[in-house]
Amino acid sequence: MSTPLEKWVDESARVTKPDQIVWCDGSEAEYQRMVGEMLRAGDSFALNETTFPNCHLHRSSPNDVARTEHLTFICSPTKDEAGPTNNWMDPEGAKHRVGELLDGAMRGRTMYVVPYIMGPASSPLSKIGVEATDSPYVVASMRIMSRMGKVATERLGASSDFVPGLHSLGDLDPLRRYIVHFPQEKLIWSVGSGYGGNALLGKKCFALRIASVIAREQGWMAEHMLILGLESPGGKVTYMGAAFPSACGKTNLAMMVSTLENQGYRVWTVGDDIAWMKIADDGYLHAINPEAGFFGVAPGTGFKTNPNVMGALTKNTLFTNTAMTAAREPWWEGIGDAPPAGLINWKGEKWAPGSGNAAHANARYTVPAAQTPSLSKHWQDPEGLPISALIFGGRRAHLAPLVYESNDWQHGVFVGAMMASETTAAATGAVGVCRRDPMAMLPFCGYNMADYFGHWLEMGAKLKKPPKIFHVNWFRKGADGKFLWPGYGENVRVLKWILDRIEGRAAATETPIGSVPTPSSLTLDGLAISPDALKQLLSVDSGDWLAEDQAVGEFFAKFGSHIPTAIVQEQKALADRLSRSTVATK
Ligand code: OXD
Ligand code: MN
Repeated sequence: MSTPLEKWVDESARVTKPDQIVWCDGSEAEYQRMVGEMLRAGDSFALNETTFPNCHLHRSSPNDVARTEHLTFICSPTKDEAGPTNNWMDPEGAKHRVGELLDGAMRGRTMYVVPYIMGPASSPLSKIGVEATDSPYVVASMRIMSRMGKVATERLGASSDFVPGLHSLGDLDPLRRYIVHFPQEKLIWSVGSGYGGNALLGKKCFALRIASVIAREQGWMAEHMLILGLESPGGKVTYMGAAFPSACGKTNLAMMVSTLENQGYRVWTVGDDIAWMKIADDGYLHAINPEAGFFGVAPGTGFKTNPNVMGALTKNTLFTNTAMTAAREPWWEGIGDAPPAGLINWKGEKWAPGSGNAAHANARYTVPAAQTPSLSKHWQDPEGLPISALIFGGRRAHLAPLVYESNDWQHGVFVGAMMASETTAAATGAVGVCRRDPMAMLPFCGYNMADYFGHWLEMGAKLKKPPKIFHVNWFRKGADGKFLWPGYGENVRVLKWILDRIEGRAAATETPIGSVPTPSSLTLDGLAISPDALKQLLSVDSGDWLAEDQAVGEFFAKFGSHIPTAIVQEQKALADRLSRSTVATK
């Protein structure tokens, strides 16, 4: 008798018709075999064995360099269930259309069956997925990003409790590229892309889109959040989750080298991209990081901005679409030194000054979490870590202050629901356009986003010790177009204010949008920031916020009757508070 997994693999092989099927065990020898395949294919290169041992550079197809949100679909029975912010295909139509592309897609290729666990191997919060793929790069990446192979096969046994994901590179033509999710069946199909979030199905497809659906059914939360621990003098560690859109600095924040370390404040990394959270017996929301590695954006990462990750990237790391120096070392813009002579760009061409960026703007590193010096010793605690603060944020050149605190859980959910951010290179499309991105989940929520707001409200009602909810903005600019806040390691000053608020120590000014620090409540010693810059950073312009709130109202209206009344009330209450304060300050 075959197991549910064997049956699914048989069915998938009948459709895709691979020459052979290889079941992955997750061993180092297998990783090396995958690397061997990648090197033979000619799209990957071994890096300097002395300075970057066991590191490799992979060059993706130039038309396959980022997540493709316009080709990503939620295939729920009705469009209404997917909601107005998701692309929708009816499940039968999707099976037909994508099934045609998968038909025979693995002819002449090997199908690798990759069982994996999202979450610590022994955690009750963890879940199992299985990806069948024809890409050795995907297999190698999955080994870094998840607990993959034997450990997962053993945990699964003969159970049917796994999320299957079928992936084929197809012909890599964007016209024949689809990433489709079947939330009812908890099934993922992806064809035509070998890149990151489109192809490593454990990450965005399972741990966010499908998991958000499962989490709603089962009463927990799957969020696009980093998890960090802030150690304070005396050694107590307070855990926080933070949701920022892709490429807005989650990895850098989670791995920050605190500039207040000499005062006893230190940041410990638990996760940099995804948090699964459930209500524990102590009444707190407990979070695990479902991933085992970091798939971070390379450009802009350097010894100044993220020394912890730079220290981690010198061994066992898979680089994608970075440039390569003559010494076969990876290089990208923002790494800290000028482009060296003999640089080869991400497409494999000789780079010359004036010929554009050498690394792709969305070039990545894939590195085992265990190599990060700032990793919390509790990062794999099976019961997860108690979360005391949730932080929302995005890139807003104007409008949002450096930090503010919401009034309560319901208001905090509204603050998350009204989030907006300027777009980045993590997804294809225009960069720098301001778009609404509630809870940083716009591309990742597997069902109607308004029902997702409802789920947040329900979770809050059940939480005895709800985390306080904050909003931050590191990206506010002055009239000269320059950032007002230095960011990176200095962001610990904001985390400290958040901690002080949790512990009832820091002062704040109540504003219509929430509580903003008084200038003296922020620890600013040793930081050269002018009083005027600080004033701008903490200012709340009622007129600008009224316009924002109106835009938010229009955004909410798209969801029709799905939008929870409490959220609409919050939006109207904000408008009232703002109008009153506009009148008051006139
Ligand atoms: C990511 C993303 O890769 O959000 O984490 O795009
Ligand atoms: Mn992400």
